[in-house]
Amino acid sequence: MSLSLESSESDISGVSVARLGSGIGARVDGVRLGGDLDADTVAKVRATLLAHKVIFFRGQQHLDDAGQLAFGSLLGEPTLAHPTVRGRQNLNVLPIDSDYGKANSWHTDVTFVDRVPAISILRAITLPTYGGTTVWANTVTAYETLPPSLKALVDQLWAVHTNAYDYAANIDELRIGGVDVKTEEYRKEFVSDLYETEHPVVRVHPETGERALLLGHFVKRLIGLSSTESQAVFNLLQARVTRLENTVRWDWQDGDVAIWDNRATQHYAVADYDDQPRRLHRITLAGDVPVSVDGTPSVIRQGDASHYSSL
Ligand SMILES: O=C(O)CCC(=O)C(=O)O
Ligand SMILES: [Fe+2]
Repeated sequence: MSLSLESSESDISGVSVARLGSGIGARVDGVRLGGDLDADTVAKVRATLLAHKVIFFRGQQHLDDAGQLAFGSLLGEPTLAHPTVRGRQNLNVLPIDSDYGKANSWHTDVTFVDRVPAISILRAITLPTYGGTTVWANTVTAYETLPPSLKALVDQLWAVHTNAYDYAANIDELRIGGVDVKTEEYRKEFVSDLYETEHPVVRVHPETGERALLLGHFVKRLIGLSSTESQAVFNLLQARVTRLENTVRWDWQDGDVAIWDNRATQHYAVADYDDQPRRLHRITLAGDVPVSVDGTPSVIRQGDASHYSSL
């Protein structure tokens, strides 16, 4: 068995990595996250993230927004909280608050702009007494395990992503029992500026060179296909992404931090905690404009996201 397949390894600095499944996910123990983390440990965190796509840290109760941001700044350049949704207390921190909406739909973060964030860092603040897990899926293995015929199809395919995503069609998913006023206001803010971007359905990861499917709920349609055909092909590919073997599910505890490679994953927040409050704080780190397998970059159709994130 090669070292990378060991379920857990511990190095001299006391950092250990425990895989959570064959497809995606690892828990990292022995790291105290913060702006003072040494360069070796930061490099190890980054390598572990690239290998496992989403990594989890327990026991980070010492972190506040400033500490989360200071740690994030060691891994990359923080973006604004969101292109349209203002950070509530801190410009770079997006509260993920059940009062404002529930992300119970498969997506990659902020794919409606050209500069899709590279990495998201999510920290638990208030958790429900039951439910409220989050699931991540590996979009690299979803591509790699396609048969050659489907790879040939998707390698050439492009999709239009937009933040004017069809919330009405997803209302049952978003909030069972109706949409309240706060949720409606949040949605209005979410679409206060319209963005539309054409991305390749297969992007080449700028750090690993891996090919990954770039889809999720901001996709409006696939270019060159009718809406019925778009939906059929989209469903086929999303089913590959969200196969249970291709996912990892995290049951949040107080003090937990999750970090995911937003260039190689999708995620889904399971809305099974009734009306209990649930709140987490997210920061995102700036990412490259995606490129297709033949090196063509994504194309902006509407909206300028340069205020949101540098390139
Ligand atoms: O609520 C969660 O667990 C995840 C929400 C989400 O989609 C995000 O933080 O990007
Ligand atoms: Fe998200």
